[in-house]
Amino acid sequence: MAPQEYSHGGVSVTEADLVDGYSAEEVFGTPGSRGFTFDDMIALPGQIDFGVEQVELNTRLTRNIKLAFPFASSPMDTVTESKMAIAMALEGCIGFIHCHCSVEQQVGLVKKVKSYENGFITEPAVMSPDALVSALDALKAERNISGVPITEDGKMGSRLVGLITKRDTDLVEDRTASLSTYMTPADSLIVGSKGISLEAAQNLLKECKKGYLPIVDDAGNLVSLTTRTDLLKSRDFPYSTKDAESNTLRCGAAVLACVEDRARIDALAAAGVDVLVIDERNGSTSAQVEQIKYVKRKHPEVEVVAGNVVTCAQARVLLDAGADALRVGMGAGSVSTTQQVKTILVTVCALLFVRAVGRAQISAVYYVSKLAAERGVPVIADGGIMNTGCATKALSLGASVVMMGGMLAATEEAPGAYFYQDGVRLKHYQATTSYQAQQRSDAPGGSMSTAYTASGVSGLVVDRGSLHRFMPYMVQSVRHGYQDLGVSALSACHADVRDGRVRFEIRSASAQKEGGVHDLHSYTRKLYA
Ligand code: CPR
Repeated sequence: MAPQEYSHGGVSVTEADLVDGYSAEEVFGTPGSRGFTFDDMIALPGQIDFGVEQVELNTRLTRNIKLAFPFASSPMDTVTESKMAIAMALEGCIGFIHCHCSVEQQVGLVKKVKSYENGFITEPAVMSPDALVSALDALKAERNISGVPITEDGKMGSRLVGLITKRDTDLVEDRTASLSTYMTPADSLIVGSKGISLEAAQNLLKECKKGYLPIVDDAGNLVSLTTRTDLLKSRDFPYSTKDAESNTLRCGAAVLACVEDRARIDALAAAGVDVLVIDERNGSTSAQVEQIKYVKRKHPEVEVVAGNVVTCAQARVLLDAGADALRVGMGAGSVSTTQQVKTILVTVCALLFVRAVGRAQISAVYYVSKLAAERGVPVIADGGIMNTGCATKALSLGASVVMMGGMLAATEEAPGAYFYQDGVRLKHYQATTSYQAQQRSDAPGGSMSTAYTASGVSGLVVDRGSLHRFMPYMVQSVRHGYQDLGVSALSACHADVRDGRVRFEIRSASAQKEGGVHDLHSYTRKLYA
């Protein structure tokens, strides 16, 4: 077909003449010659023939886990515990619980996520009629629940005799009274029969306007519970990341590559974790290869994210070992000192050990994603996301998900309390402490070495409010970025970039300056309108 002709200022030009900028392949053309990162590149705008709400950002985290939105929270002790993982999953993303704690603590955090929102709660808190009101107070404080079914012997599977809620006891003065005095007896309760579908149970809850629907078998024994709160949650969070079979929120967790962490892996798998990330600064260790194989052999139902890598050679080894996703980034993290070449002094963290090894993040994402795509394995771009533009760039250049630490560390859902300094509301954010014990690649047999060096700093980050406001903002901003690119789906963008339809340009230092806020006396930035 003859190329289409246009008239441009009276001069006839073909479509090919109008192609501007460079393909990603041309930009990264000479592998390794120059490393590019987020600010170095800019994508040129494409033709927009769709609305911003039509941009599809659904993606794959691993071979078998899908997400509505391409964001993950980093397994760092100042970023992801159960509150963050729950909020991320509710928002259609995922959180990875850190492993800088005992196996029991980490398993407890994973269990909190897995039991957060169940269609049918099969292990609800249950009490006996003889239990005291004060025992109910203690349970409510511990589990943050407002109602409890009462069975004959206080256990699941025995006869339902009543239900007690906050309203039954909040005005009771004598906290040593037994629950039987105040509970609503079973014959006044609306219950569902064992085998009822979730939809029918939820409809029943809607109709009866009650807070709880106990499910009982033919003999009246309690088999499960469904609640109005869960019903509201599924209405408020339609994109939540769930395992379709168990209807539980998806949860990730970190493990180390050392043999000592096999017990941790087994315990997390037993707790129902969906995906493990092998949390190594540098994933090129035989210990990591063995760890991937161990998980795949022993717990084939659990997906494994391997890393971190920045080169194709590193990636190939982990793909061959059976990795279900690759985590890409070495030294790009906001608190990382991995790439620095001199010893530095940071007031909050004292003298640091630095390694001078790593790769500029956008180059790393591009090269590794190209290889991983050939094997059908998604890439997670980890670290260095400073704003929504960085996320758009990482995602368009091959990543399927971006992992963030610093961006989320000052949300309400991150661990730790806020405090004020000079009138600014802040939280602490610190480099992964477990990385400091990760000299095991040098250690024979891949076990933990006692050598102790740090590859990151700790610092302070400014309050970002609730994740339930922040993530929708991230999603919408990335959608706008894709709309400007003229690509209506994240999945289509990878192909468009590979085939050279999305064009890029390298930015000079002054172009970068021009692209930022400039020449103002001062300014304020508001994330949300
Ligand atoms: P930001 O999102 O804060 O830029 O980066 C988070 C990422 O930083 C983490 O997911 C992790 O890969 C990396 N990171 C955290 N602690 C680190 C240390 Cl001690 N050394 C090197 N990288 C680190």
